[in-house]
Amino acid sequence: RGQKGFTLWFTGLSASGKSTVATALEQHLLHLGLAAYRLDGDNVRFGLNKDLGFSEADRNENIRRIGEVAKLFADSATIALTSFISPFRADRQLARDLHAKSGTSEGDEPIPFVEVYVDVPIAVAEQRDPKGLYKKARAGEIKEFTGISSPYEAPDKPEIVIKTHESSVEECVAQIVKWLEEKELI
Ligand code: GGZ
Repeated sequence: RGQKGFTLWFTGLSASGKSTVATALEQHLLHLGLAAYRLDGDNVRFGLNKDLGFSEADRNENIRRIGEVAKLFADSATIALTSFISPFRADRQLARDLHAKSGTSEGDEPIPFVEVYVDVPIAVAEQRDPKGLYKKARAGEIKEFTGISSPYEAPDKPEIVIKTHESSVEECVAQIVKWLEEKELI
């Protein structure tokens, strides 16, 4: 039987390490000979979603579209890795529901949706501040910044929790790979 697709949905604060871990994991999966594709701000927010900003309504729509696109990739037997803050629980739930309901005909298996919570304290993310965005948000130069002036709703029951302030990137990748192997997804 050929490869089955699924979605690995990373969620966490800005500078939590989502994209770093997703990129390293994507490389690992590609080296295993698996088809994997990463969706992130660089290839989605500047293209498909360039009409969207950071208001709550725009983030809702950002995540809705990303959920749909991830599902399409996964439906094409690709491992879709998404790395977006996705701060609202309800939006992540909608993306999850979309995958659960993905079977088009009776007997179709739902497409697996694996939520990976990149759990770092805001103090750690703010200390890292690789782009100086937290500093600007504190100064009021960026409005509605997640964790400062816009909420981040942590997942209740993520499939996987990684802590990039306690484990190396390689350890986080190994943790996710182990989980996927145990569930026989890879
Ligand atoms: C949060 C913002 C904001 C505001 C710009 N709030 O660390 P980054 O820079 O590279 O990643 C952040 C990215 C967040 O985009 P997402 O599409 O992941 O957000 S969401 O899922 O909430 O729709 C940050 C930058 O964009 N950025 N303004 N106000 N992050």
